[in-house]
Amino acid sequence: MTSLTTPTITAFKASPDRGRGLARDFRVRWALEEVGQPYDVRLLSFAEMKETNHFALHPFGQIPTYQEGELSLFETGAIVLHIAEHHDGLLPIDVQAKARAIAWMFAAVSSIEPPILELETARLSEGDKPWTKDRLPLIVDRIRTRLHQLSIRLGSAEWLDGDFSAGDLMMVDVLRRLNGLDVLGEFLNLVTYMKRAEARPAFRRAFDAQFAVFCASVAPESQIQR
Ligand code: GTB
Repeated sequence: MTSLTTPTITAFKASPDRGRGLARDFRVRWALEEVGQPYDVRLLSFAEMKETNHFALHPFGQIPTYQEGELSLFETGAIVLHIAEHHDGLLPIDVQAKARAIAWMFAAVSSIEPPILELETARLSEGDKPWTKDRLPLIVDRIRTRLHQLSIRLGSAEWLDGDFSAGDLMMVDVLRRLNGLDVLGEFLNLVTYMKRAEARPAFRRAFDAQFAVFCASVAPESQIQR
């Protein structure tokens, strides 16, 4: 079931993640690919994100935004929920199962993502502060606690609650920010869960589309190997 109006999302013109699909437009692209909805992308520089016309779409001057006809949305949780509610495939039909899948979407952005973002801020923006050395292990411990709890809940299941849903999509995209960190490797079922999600054809299509933007933005010799 595709929309008659092709949605347009915004994304970084030159993503600082260097093509690793870590910027938040990725989860929106992935959701659109999962439901088979074609979309357009409007690329923005950092300067363009802070222009008045972009603030009209996004109160914080960020990407991604989502425009579909008269509708304009920001916040990836709300955007993915909108996509999932208006297409088949990302939310169960059963009312209670649907509510639980939505709960996992919220869990991803409000219980798992905050300490991960805190770690990134501490490493990237506060790395030179005198307190950072002592603070980092405390943040990693907070992440470990959440991952431990998530790992226990997932157990040996394929997905968080029944079939793959928007809850898994949001959760895996949040967890991807931990790729390469030792703390993630402590939870093998979570690593396998992520690999399972990343093997989905829709994930690959979203990754390739985002990577193509990066490739177009840099000289060939500075591109990373995938
Ligand atoms: N809560 C919002 C949502 O989920 O939509 C958060 C949106 C957000 O953080 N957007 C970021 C942004 O626009 C881009 S994704 N930042 C510019 C600004 O605030 O001025 C965050 C991001 C940036 C870079 C990397 N990276 O380099 O790996 C990863 C993620």
